[in-house]
Amino acid sequence: MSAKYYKDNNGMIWFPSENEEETIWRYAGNPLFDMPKMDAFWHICNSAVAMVNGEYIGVFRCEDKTGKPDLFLGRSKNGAEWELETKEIVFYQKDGSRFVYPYAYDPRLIKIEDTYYVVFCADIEGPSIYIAQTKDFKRFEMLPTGFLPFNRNGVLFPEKINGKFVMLSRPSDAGNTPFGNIYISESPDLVHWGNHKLLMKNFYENSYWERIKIGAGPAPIKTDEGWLLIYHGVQGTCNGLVYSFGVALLDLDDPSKVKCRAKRYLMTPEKDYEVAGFTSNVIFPCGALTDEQGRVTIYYGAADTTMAMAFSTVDKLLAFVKKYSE
Ligand code: M1P
Repeated sequence: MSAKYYKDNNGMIWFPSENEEETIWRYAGNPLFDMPKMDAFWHICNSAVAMVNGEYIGVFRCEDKTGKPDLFLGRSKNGAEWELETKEIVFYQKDGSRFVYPYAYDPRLIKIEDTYYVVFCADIEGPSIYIAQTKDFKRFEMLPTGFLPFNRNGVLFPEKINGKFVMLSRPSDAGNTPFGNIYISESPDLVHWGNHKLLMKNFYENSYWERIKIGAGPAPIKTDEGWLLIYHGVQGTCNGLVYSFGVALLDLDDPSKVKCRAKRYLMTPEKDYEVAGFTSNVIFPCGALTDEQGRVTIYYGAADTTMAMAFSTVDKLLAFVKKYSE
């Protein structure tokens, strides 16, 4: 498979696999950014992407050469080659003032009805989840803060369920967090959150690949059989932490019910750009695109250094989660 293979049309970037047996396969053009050649940024990772009127728009976690993470807008015609703005996104509060934080990271980008939501972690008095909304990617307005510190890995479902907004999050601590489970919460207005429930615990049925902690990835993908949730799971080794992807299937009408969950990882760091970098052995999914044909393109951070893409299909992910939950 050649990185030049994609067709630049209105369709979503996606390549078939040369091996029909594979559930998930990587883009041959990975990594998406050649960091040593970039002047403005040291690292670009853990970022989320949407298709907006035939154009790709992303909210990128970038670190400039001071090492400070912040969120930057990027645009692409084909989903692979990105132009990033050199000034960070400005988030405005309701009173017109700028929302100020020491640093921000790990955005998810979710369209619900006609609005795009950026759900991100900002470290103010410890990490917590914040939500901004935009309709035009020019002005980003903060919603009142609905979550307490310490919490990370927040992501909204892409539609209201039973009339409520639904959020996944991962309560944590102020540091590198040696624990972590995924919770589900609901809200009538994206401000007042409640009905918090534990959705998934780490170390599911002796799954050592997610022994330490887990955290939700991109917005769950709606299928006829339920919501596909791609998440990250972390294992501790003598050589440090290893971040892999997992997949679970949540009930369509009541996503607080887990229908099945694969015991084995879906993807784990294997490529040079995943096993070596600022934080080695990390793959961290924050964005996923799907189309009407059920193709899936996952955007993930690699080694806290650069971005990469992997491809799959809804059918393959469903088959995998069902097969390996038994
Ligand atoms: O270094 C790996 C990741 O560590 C944290 O993720 P989590 O809180 O889920 O363990 C985050 O700092 C994340 O940005 C980083 O990629």
